[in-house]
Amino acid sequence: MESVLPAGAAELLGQARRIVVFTGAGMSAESGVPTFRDDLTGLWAQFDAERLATPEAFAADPDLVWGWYEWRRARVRQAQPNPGHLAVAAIEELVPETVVVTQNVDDLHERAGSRAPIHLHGSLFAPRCVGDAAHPAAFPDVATSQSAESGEWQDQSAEPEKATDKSAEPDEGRRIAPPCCTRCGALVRPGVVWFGEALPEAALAAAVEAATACDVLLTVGTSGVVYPAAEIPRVAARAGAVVIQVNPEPTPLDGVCDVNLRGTAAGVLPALAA
Ligand code: BJW
Repeated sequence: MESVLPAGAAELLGQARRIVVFTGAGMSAESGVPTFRDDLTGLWAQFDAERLATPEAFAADPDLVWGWYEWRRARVRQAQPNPGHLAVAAIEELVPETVVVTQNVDDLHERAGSRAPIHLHGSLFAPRCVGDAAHPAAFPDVATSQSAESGEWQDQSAEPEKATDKSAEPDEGRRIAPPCCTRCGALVRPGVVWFGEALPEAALAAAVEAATACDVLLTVGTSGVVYPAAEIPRVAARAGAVVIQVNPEPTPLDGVCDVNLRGTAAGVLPALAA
């Protein structure tokens, strides 16, 4: 089933008692937070994931990695929830047994009023000790970097001709030393899930449980290529739920979905929630 207008999808949502809203970076794109894999503007089109988003990268160059995450944290702080985030919160109001499962490390769902989104890939705002995940770090506000605020790690999307140059060699000004854990002295690291790391067990289990039990799963703004998160819509489909996708582009999830709405989060979701 393919739908251009969201009317049919809105009806399906209106009949649902249990909804899962599964979101990816496209959810926050219209708030000005870059996605990962979009051509030219995506983070991985501009920066080398292996040098920035793996445990090995942090071990090799913690100041580089911490500085990059500080820059991203500053960008998110400046962003505001978009009408898509507000529509998700409205769906939660209408259908109390709605669970928001997000791959995003920003806090825009929370700021839009979503109750308790499940963060499968952690959070920019929950740094932790590298030595022991049980040592939560005090929020290292002191590191709210001048370089992050002043726009170093420049957004190269403004200069598309450079956007595919991943060599973007960071200079010393972009490096920020991470603080040390006050309990054991080890480095504090960003509280996100890097490639090769396990997802938080409780979050993944709660997401699978919600996907198994829902009537409708709405997947929004994800390329559906990163596992195990990309299993969540598939789990719902296998359990018999109706799966609705909102994305301006085709994705590998198209075949899993009952309805594919080609549009943006801020453009389509308000009509679904009305
Ligand atoms: C719009 C829009 C608008 C635009 N409106 N839409 C080979 C095969 C299979 C798997 C693997 C493999 N090799 C390695 C793996 C495993 C790996 C993986 O899946 N890799 C694939 C890339 C191949 N996975 C892992 O490593 C995971 N861990 C793991 O497997 O652990 C195993 C283990 C078990 C036990 C012990 C130890 C280990 C971890 C994955 C962690 C992912 N981390 C990141 C970074 C988080 C931190 C940070 O932010 O820096 O998570 S990567 C990045 O991708 C981020 C995202 O959450 C994730 C998904 O991306 P997302 O959200 O889908 O964004 P995009 O950019 O891809 O897509 C945006 C979409 O929006 C597009 O479709 C646009 O069209 C759309 N869009 N504007 C609506 N306005």
